[in-house]
Amino acid sequence: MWPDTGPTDAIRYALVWKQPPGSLARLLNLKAILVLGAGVDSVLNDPGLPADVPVLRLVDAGMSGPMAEYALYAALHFQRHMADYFEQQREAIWRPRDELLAWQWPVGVMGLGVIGAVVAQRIAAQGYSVGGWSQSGKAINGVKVFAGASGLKPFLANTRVLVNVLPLTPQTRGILNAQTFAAMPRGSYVVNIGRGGHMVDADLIAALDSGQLAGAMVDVFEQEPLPATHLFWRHPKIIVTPHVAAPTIVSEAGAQVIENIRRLERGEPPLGIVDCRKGY
Ligand code: NDP
Ligand code: OXD
Repeated sequence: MWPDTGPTDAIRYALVWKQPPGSLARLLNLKAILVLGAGVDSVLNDPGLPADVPVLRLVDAGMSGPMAEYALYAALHFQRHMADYFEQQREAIWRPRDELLAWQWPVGVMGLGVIGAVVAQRIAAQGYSVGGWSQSGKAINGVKVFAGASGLKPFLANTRVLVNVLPLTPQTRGILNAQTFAAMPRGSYVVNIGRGGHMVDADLIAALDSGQLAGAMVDVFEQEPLPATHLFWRHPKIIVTPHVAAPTIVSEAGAQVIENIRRLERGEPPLGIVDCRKGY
């Protein structure tokens, strides 16, 4: 266990999560870097990342189910006006709100990979009208899919709850910004379970304060833990959770890591190879 690893030149497999930047550069005989998560941004952004060492990530490993639950909870919470009812209860106010049905409430999922595809399908299975957006626009049953830069605006125009499950790459950094929020119907909602770097924090606050957005549920932040002074903690329209949308399930993650090391030792192709040029 780092930092008590013994001689670093004996280490062939590095199992990492949020490693101290630069620490990988000391491991000179690495055969593979196994990331203990689905997102690999913190490894690919490490200035000490050795060239030519394959980076492997967790592929689902039990995370898609909890991610879908989180997104579904957010869709239900916003669609059924739960924040308003919690507030009204504090004042003993009996005031039914106009209720829209699930099929009248389009949910849009950004990122339709291993996790995003499950998120979109689970929400669609509950009767919501679901759109999805990805680079390639690969088809998903029951989901209206939009592709690439030209598909983004039409996708957003028909989204009441935007769920972000993109990987953080140079192309996706800051994608949850004022322009994106302005392209959604007024009074929409945003759920960020991708990475904090996707969100332009000041743009979210401005969109909530102007009424362009009606609420947000945010699980991931540029700096984690979220500093106590951060405005999100106290904003009445933001729900903050501490990067818990999907816990790492040790048994499933461990099994995938072991399988990959076995494959590499046998000279077979491992699972979850990251395309370092694409960044995911
Ligand atoms: P995948 O690599 O399987 O999927 C990524 C998806 O994003 C693909 O559909 C890909 O498109 C799409 N994409 C990537 N770049 C772009 C772009 N520039 N424009 C449009 N679409 C793009 O990732 P996973 O589904 O396994 O994980 C997604 C992310 O979820 C992780 O990177 C991580 O950040 C986050 N995560 C968060 C957790 C939490 O607890 N909050 C837990 C687990 C993951 P295409 O299909 O065309 O390649
Ligand atoms: C992941 C995460 O990427 O937990 O696996 O955020």
